[in-house]
Amino acid sequence: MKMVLAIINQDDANVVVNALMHEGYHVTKLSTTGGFLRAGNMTILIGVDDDKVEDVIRIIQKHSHSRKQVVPTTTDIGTNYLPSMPVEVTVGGATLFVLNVERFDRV
Ligand code: 2BA
Repeated sequence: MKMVLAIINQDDANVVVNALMHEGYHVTKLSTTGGFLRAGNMTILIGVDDDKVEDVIRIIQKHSHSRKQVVPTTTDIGTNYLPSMPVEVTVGGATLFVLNVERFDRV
C-alpha cells in the first residue's frame, strides 16, 4: 500500500477531491501553508493499493493547474530605502510525494 501526499493550490482543492471521491478513493484534506509564499495551500492524503497510484496521480494532474504568483520582496540597496522588488514564481500544478505504508488498520 502507498500513501499519496499531494500539495495543491487551494483553488483546485475541491475539484481534485471531488474527482478522487467520485472514482471511489478515500481522501483526507488538510489546510496547509507554503513556506515560501506563506500562502494557504491544500495537502491531500490518499491511501491506496500500489496498482492505483498512477490512476490517483492522473486524476490529480488532470485537475491541478499551474499559476503564476507575484511575491513581494524587499532589497536593501544601501540607502536605507527598501524598494519593493516583486518576483514572479510559477506554482504547481501539484507537488506529490508517494510513501510506502507499513501498516493500515481501522481499529
Ligand atoms: P511554497 O513554499 O509557498 O512555494 C510556492 C512556489 O514558490 C513553489 O511552487 C516554487 O515555484 C516557488 N519557490 C518555492 N521555494 C522557492 C525558493 N527557495 N526560491 C524560488 N522559488 C521558490 P511549487 O514548487 O509548485 O510548490 C508549491 C507548494 O508545494 C510549496 O509552496 C510548498 O507548500 C509545497 N512544496 C513544494 N516542494 C516541497 C518540498 N520539497 N517539500 C515540502 N513541500 C513542498
